[in-house]
Amino acid sequence: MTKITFPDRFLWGVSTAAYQIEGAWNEDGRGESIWDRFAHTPGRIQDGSTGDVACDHYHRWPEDVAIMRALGIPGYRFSVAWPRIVPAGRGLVNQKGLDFYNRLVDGLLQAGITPLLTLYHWDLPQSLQDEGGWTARETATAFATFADVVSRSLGDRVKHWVTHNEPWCTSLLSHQIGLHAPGWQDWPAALTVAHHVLLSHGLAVERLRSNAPGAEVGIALNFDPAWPASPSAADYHAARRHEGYFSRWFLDPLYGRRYPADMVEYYIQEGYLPQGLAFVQEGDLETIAAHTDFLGVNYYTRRVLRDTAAPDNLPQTVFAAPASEHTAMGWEVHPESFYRLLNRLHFEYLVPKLIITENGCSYLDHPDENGRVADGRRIRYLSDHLIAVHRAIQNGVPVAGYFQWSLMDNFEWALGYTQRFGIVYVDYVTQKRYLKDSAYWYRDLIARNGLEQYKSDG
Ligand code: IFM
Repeated sequence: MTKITFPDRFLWGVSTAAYQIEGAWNEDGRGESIWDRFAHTPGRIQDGSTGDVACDHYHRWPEDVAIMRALGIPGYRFSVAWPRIVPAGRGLVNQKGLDFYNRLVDGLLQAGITPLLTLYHWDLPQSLQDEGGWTARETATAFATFADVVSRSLGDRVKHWVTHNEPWCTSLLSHQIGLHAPGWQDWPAALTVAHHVLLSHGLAVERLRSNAPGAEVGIALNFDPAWPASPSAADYHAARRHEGYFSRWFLDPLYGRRYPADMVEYYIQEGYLPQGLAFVQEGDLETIAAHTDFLGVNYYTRRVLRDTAAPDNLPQTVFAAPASEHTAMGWEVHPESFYRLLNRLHFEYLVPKLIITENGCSYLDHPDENGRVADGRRIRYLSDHLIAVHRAIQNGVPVAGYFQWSLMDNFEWALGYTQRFGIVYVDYVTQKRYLKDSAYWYRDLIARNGLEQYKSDG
């Protein structure tokens, strides 16, 4: 048994997002968001549910903060709902919306919890969507103004800011695959959205710098590292292209490398960029590459890629071990990819500081007759991934914090309430919270700033 200790001042936390937990979708002047519209559209959400009530966190936040405090969780990542603060997306500010987040931030600070605030976790005001949403360049400037409003109000107390959560989801998943709001399937639109989201990030960084001096600012990207299914050249290229689509398209411009040439060429060839990069205006790439203090890393799983069109592609399963474990999402458990990713981000992209803004798993464990939720598989998942993080740190990768996804079970977007990522179980009928075994395990891990790694003797 080896004890693993994390660096001093390593920031442990849990993560949530506004639409997934808050509920109160039409209270106190909150405007409609694209997720309200999407979830209210029949057929969009697997179980027909909505975020109208979700975990009722808008009303129950003191209880949720008390849970974190009782567990000794030092950091809390949450997002603010744009339509709660600026109901029409631009223009009038809803003071009641700002008041809510002010109360929350004050409550966190009183509980000794460091807030990490995400400005955009997907709930675009519907009125902006009606004007083209993120395909309109003006949405990027509206976002910068929103960042200005929020940081003027909270910048004296919030010292960690994330501009966007997972731009791949905002752009490709929502506008090309169409699984998330607004549910489009339009390649050129999706790539335009990606650019405007990145631009809005750069514009927001400037506002945050002036309104929250000394604060740390970053963006959170999601990664599913791609592995070739076989050693064939075709599978290698399929994997490389997937990474271009999923992560390099965002990482490269953020880190001053412009859009990746191989992907630009591929997208033009496929007709996905009919006007090339016409949406890139002078100065945009410099704005996007604004200096940030950290990169937020969201990691859950890897992806094994096979080029089905390739003649030399034999059905090998060299890397995809048949014995692999999968979570309730069907996602393979693969901590080694997490380790490699962290190394790559630091040593290849020269990212100076990383914060794990999301890592976690869905397993469908329920309370037993005594109210205990025995979620051993989650404990196993988290501890294996934390060992990977620790190995990366040992290797010289500057990881400064880890935020588990998620504090509590919540609305899992197009999958509704069919998944449970929380270390706290939520009974959606009674809104009662039950601490799962993993919550106590996380409490102990934080208290020790580390964990014990069990090694089998063979
Ligand atoms: O629930 C989501 C979160 O909103 C964004 N990252 C992935 C999580 C699990 O799917």
